[in-house]
Amino acid sequence: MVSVKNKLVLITGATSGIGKACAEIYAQNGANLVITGRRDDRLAKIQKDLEDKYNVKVTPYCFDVRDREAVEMFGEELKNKNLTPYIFINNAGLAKGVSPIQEGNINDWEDMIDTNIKGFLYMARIVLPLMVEKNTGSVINLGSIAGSQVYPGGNVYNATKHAVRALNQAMNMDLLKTNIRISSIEPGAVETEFSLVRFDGDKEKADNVYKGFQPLTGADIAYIIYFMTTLPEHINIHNLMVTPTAQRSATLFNRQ
Ligand code: NDP
Ligand code: 8X3
Repeated sequence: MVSVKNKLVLITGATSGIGKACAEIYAQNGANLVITGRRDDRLAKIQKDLEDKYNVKVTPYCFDVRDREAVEMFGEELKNKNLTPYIFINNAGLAKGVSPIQEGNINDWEDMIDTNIKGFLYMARIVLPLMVEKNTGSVINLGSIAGSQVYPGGNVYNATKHAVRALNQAMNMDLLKTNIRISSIEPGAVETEFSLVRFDGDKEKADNVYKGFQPLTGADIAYIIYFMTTLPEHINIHNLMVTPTAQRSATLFNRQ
């Protein structure tokens, strides 16, 4: 297994859920981190908590991945400070709403497309050249079961995660001549702030998503991502779909 001790891990969307859990597991194993998100207060708290607990260096950057100029400035920072990640977790993303297309909220569509596809690509565009120069490491793209199975009301979110699946495949081809491994993890139901964001802060609706079965947690996904990125370097997992045992498709749940 590959050691992450003293290596650098870059995680987007580290203020909550899967990203935050990834920050924890890599710090616990001695990696230094660059963490990003839009909520400054959370970034600062996570930095302090992880530095105190694990004696690693955590560098936070607060910006919106939809803001191309901000992402490019962040890219310059990484370059100037020699912060090339060994592991890059392109995780920031969200779903908004479950309306059918004919009633869809176009602002929600733009939020999802701008974050999950364009922001994802802006980040890849600044980070990949740095990694290619070093010719080592792993990229984890946050796909979803929604990236291969469409469900009612999922429409635009489904399309953005289908795009991530395609881009993950494309990245594998484009980086063929490098030693960098490219993987997407494609979770089913993970209880994070995801549903709260999707339902615009409506806690009851969000809680209902996970009612009657045991969902995955951010820590479950972080554990699997950690496994994928610490396998011997000749092994490249392209896609890994993972669901709760009580979920067998995007819509099929064994609820009690
Ligand atoms: P959370 O809502 O808990 O976390 C999302 C993270 O993304 C937050 O840290 C948020 O930070 C960040 N983020 C969202 N929009 C932006 C933006 N415009 N710029 C910068 N950061 C942003 O959800 P999850 O942890 O569940 O989601 C993480 C990823 O996993 C997403 O890509 C999601 O699509 C995917 N996923 C989630 C599943 C689930 O069931 N939860 C299943 C399959 C995939 P901040 O608000 O501070 O900016
Ligand atoms: C999140 C999982 O099934 O709600 O990507 O789309 S799902």
